[in-house]
Amino acid sequence: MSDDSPAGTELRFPKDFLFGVATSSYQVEGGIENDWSEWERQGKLHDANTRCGRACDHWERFYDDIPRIVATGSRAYRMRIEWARVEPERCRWDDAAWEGYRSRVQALSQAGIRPIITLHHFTHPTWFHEATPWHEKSSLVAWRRYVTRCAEMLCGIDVGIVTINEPMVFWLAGYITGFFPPGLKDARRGFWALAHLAEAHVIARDAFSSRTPRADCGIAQNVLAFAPARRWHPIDRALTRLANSNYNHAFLEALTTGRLRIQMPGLVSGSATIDGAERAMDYVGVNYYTRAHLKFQRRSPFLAFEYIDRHQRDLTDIGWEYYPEGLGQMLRQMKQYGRPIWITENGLDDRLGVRRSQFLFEHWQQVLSAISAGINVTTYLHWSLFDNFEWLEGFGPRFGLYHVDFDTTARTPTAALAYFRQVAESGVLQKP
Ligand code: IFM
Repeated sequence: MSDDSPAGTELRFPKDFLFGVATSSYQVEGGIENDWSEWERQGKLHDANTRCGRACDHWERFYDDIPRIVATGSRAYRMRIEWARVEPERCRWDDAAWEGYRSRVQALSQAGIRPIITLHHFTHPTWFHEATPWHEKSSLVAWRRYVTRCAEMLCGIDVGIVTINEPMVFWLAGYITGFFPPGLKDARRGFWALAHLAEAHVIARDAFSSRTPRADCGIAQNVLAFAPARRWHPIDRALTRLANSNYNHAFLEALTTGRLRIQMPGLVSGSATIDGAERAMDYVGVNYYTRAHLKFQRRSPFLAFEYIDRHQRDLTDIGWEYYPEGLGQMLRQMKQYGRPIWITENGLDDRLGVRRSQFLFEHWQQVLSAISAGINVTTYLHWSLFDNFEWLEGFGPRFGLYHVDFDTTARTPTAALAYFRQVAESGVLQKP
């Protein structure tokens, strides 16, 4: 799609298209003790002194933040229930925390914002990995207990559910590179962890469908638009195909066919039946940020992963390629699952606050182009409402529609907020 619409035609989102903003509990709430707070104390972040601490203080300031969500023109807010907050010790619920989440979710609904609740987003209670790690079946017993309680808590409220956020990222970082808790480098256990996460989705969906039948359940799949670093190189091309099928599709296929298949020669290959997973997704959730170029190299680990500024648009501040076209490519690939597509995350680390409006415009062009090609994209959730805690990178990256001063937690609208609101409210896409 070119930058300009043909004279006289208006670029317009479908009438029911849902715009919203997204966060996750640990990254914004503050005051949480979990596996990540321990990880930080062990000095595992890029800056060993960084602590998430009070983050954006969103737990305390939640009710004041609702008008801020409304001011973005959003009609949906994706947020997570922090498992560690509601079950700080194994099998001991914190009833005040449950009540706290219920009243926050109700307040969103009353403000005309559809809550979209994430159940798993990288972090765990401190007891989890030792007692019931994901690579063991016992994880599912703990998970069932937690999600059943979530479903009871949300009973009667019109919510959307993201069961698992970015399972492949958790798998890679938690079980292959060891950068995230539990910090293992064990591909075999990692495979079983992934299989259990797929089962966990099914368990959560069952828990919700019997209590809150209107809650649509899906996962948020991180997708990368893979490309060969050297287009002429047969091994780069083969690696690209392999990465696309394993990283982008294997988990989604598990939730549509009931079979998880990972084929990564030299790393791990495995296949597992996921009971009840055929047709277990009500929508396909896509988290899209960038393209990655893959290159074969002769020395271990044989695969190099690069962000290349192919079109001289400048990399984003976190160092990723700025590549809106990749969103369109991924939406086209997701059509095969025959489900509505939700963009559960898309956003930009823009530390000077000067590129986000153009970023939105160019990514929304891709969404509209996909819709006009018959792809059923129904939802766009922007990452993020606020600048927040970006895992290993700490507080350096700035993904927010609101700038946050992390000394005072003061929130200030960025230049892109008015643009976001204008498009979200009117449904008409104009240049910023
Ligand atoms: O901040 C993360 C989020 O937790 C998961 N998706 C990608 C975002 C930006 O890196």
